[in-house]
Amino acid sequence: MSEAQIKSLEEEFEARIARDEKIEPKDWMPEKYRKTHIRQMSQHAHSEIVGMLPEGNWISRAPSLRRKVALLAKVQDEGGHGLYLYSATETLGITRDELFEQLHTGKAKYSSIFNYPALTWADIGAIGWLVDGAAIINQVALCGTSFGPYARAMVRICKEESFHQRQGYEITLKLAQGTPEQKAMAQDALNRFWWPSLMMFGPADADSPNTEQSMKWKLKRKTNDELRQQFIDQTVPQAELIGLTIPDPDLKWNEEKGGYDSGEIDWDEFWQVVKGHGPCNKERMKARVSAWENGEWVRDAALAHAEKQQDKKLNRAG
Ligand code: FAQ
Repeated sequence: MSEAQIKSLEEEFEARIARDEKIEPKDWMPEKYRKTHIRQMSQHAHSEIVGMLPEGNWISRAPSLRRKVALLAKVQDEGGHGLYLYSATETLGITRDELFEQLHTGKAKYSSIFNYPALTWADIGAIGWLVDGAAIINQVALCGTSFGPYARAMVRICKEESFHQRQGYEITLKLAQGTPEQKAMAQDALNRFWWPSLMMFGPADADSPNTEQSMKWKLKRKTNDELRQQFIDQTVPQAELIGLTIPDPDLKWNEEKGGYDSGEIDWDEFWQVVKGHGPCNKERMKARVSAWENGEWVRDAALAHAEKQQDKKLNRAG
């Protein structure tokens, strides 16, 4: 293709983005647009799958049958979101095996939040309330993203995430209204999960290398800091309503901006966790790699069965 042809395709592509048209897998797109979508969408998929681990650990220890059923359904939903997002990413011309390889070799990231442990039952409340709460704020914005399969996946996923957020908030509410020990457990979970939840939105805008281009391509519809502010403004009144305290002494309502001012995030901690040195990075990766290796015979059997069925079909047709 000549340079002039590429330039004209690029101009048409930018015009489509400006008109808020969805870009579909078979449409022409700049190579960088394709690559950055593979990066973000696959990391999002990996987060859903790795995100099953901290909560999955509590299914057998949920305090009642009702809590067990709800948690089981939630963790299954997260697995479904991961598979849905892997399929959407595959439409950009990368295979699932390649995506897993990137995760298992540490080339692809997943959300920092899942490298923190779920130590008590109250943490399951905090994860639903805060982690799914943060995920929804990010994903509602992504429903308007420019790549069609990603935008459609987000619409469906957001519906399920809002159930997750409510079940987490309800667990926390019940503990906050319980005995002094239960309330202390809920407060302790909030203390440990508050700052890592704020980190889920990524580095501050000034330190985010991908935001500018992703905003131009309408991959991102809001910046990291805008979404983080939205999360703080939404969550502080929820904590107050159930008598819990946000662990930030600098948190203060700012009438002029119509939002809260808050303390500084520990960015050293954030980057340490992103670079593989968080409390559970090694444990999470070990669990994923061993699930992959132990599942090899299942994948081989499924493939052999599919081939056998295909042969039978061909024999019948012949
Ligand atoms: N953790 O330039 P930016 C869920 C990386 S929800 C780890 O700002 P970008 C549901 C970033 O990848 C959680 N790494 O990057 C659930 C980049 O590195 P790279 C998942 C992070 O992409 C709930 C570098 O830092 N949600 O799983 C993090 O423009 C409960 C520079 O950053 C999504 O993935 C981080 N927190 O913005 C499941 C949402 N932040 O790739 C189970 C979709 C940044 O260049 C239980 N993703 N990095 O090597 C996004 O919206 C964006 O990718 C951001 C980051 C906002 C996460």
